[in-house]
Amino acid sequence: MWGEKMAGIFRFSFGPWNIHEGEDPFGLPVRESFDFWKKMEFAAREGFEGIQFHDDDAVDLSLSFSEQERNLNELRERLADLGLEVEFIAPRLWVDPFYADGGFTANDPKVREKALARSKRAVDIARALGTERIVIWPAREGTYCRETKDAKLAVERFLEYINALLEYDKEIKILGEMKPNEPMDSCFSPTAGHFLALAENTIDPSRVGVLIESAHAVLANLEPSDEMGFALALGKLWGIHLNDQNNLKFDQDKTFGSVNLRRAFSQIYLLDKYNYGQNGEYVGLDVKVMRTQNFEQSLKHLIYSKEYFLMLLDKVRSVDENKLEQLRASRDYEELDFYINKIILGYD
Ligand SMILES: [Mn+2]
Repeated sequence: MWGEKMAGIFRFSFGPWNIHEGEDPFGLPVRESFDFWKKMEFAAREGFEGIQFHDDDAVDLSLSFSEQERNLNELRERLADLGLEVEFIAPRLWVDPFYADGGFTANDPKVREKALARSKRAVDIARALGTERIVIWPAREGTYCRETKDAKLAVERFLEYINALLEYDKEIKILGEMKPNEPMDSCFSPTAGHFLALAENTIDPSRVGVLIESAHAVLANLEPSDEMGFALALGKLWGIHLNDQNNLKFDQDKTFGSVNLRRAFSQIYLLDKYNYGQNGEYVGLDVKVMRTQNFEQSLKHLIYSKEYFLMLLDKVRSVDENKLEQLRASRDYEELDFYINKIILGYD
């Protein structure tokens, strides 16, 4: 088991929202916008191979169906010209005021109906762009205070929603990206474990897996690499959102590795050990740049997240597995701990 190490295949992706103007709940935008295609050209230039989209990142949903189809075809072709492919589509059920009470767990049946219709459209968009992966981040599928929604019924509605999508398209794969809180006080199905329990109760568990985000795990007071290990053990780690998070506060989406190098190392160690990426999974980034960066400086978080990953991958691959095995056997875990940190510091 331990010892023999194979290599993961690491292809990187991010979403256009990762390059933004810096507004936050307390302040206005601080930078000009990057044109969409400038973002895509940046991705190609910096060696990214995948792009992640919300449904309305990919196409203007207010256009007629035929116009949308035309634009989607053009998008797919232009991305291909840049050497980019679409990693996944995520229905965005949290921005529009219509979904203030959530989408598929909203109390109003008309809202739930529209949430499902929009999600089915997101499936069509995914297929038009050549991906079968649908990411569900249940952002507002939770409560601002208890008793506003029935917690049992909400989970049943979550299940019905997933089933309806699985039924709608027999090829798609659904990746749940769970987060315990924010924007809600508390979200239904707050962790990957909750979602995978739900997955087993769907009409086709083989097509339901997870996308683990480092910061979301930290927000649930969980260890990101252990969350990845859990999903790997069940054959369900189909996507990741690498970033970093400084303790329990709002979802920071900091540059991967910038807060805790050891925690970043642990994630890469596991991913590399278990050949992550060999089935086409991407190393997705979900990172925000600091608000103080000017326009020209506002892409560094993406470049450096990838750099941190590649530098730490070198460190991961320099681990002497026999030495590690001996330290495990002798149960000298103080030495093991020191050994790993020496590798990270370049003193091994
Ligand atoms: Mn994310």
